[in-house]
Amino acid sequence: MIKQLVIYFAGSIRAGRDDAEIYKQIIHYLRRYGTVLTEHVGDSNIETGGETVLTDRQIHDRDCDWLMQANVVVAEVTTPSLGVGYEIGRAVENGKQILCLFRPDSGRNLSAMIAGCPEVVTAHYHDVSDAIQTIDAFFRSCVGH
Ligand code: 6K6
Repeated sequence: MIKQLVIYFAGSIRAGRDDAEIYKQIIHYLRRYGTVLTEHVGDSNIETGGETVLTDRQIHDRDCDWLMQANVVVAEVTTPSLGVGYEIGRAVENGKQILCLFRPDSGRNLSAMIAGCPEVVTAHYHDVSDAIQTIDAFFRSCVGH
C-alpha cells in the first residue's frame, strides 16, 4: 500500500488573493497524494486584510509546526509573498521535498532566490491542467508515488 504523504501547500495570503481559485484547485488535486495541512490557503473567503481569530504569533507557530510535519511542500509562487518565501526557506533548511509552481503568463519574474535554489524544483505552468501534469511528474520522480 502507498504511504499517505503529508503535504504543506503554500500560497499568498496577505500579499494578495488574486490566485486563490487556482490554489483551491491545486489543493483539491494534491489531496489524492496525501493529507494537505493548509487547505485554508485555497479558501476564497480569506481576504488580504481580513480579521483573524489567531494572533500573528499563533499563525506563525502553527504553520511552522505543520511545515515540520510535512514530507512535501508545494508552493504557488506567482504572487510574490514574504510568507511563502519564508516557508520555502525553512523547508529547504529542514530537508523537505519542494515544488514551486510559477505562471510566466503573469508577466512577473520569479525571484532568483527561488528559481536558483538547487534544493527546489521550480516548474512553469500556464493553467491548472498543466500544473496537474507537473505535480504528477514531481511526485513520481521525487517522492516515488
Ligand atoms: C486571514 C486574513 C489575513 O490573515 C489571515 C490569516 N493568516 C494566515 N493564516 C494561515 N496561514 C498564513 C496566514 N498568513 C500567512 N500564512 C502562511 O504564510 C500560509 O501558509 C501561506 O503559505 C503564507 C502566506 O504568507 P503572506 O505573507 O502572503 O500572508
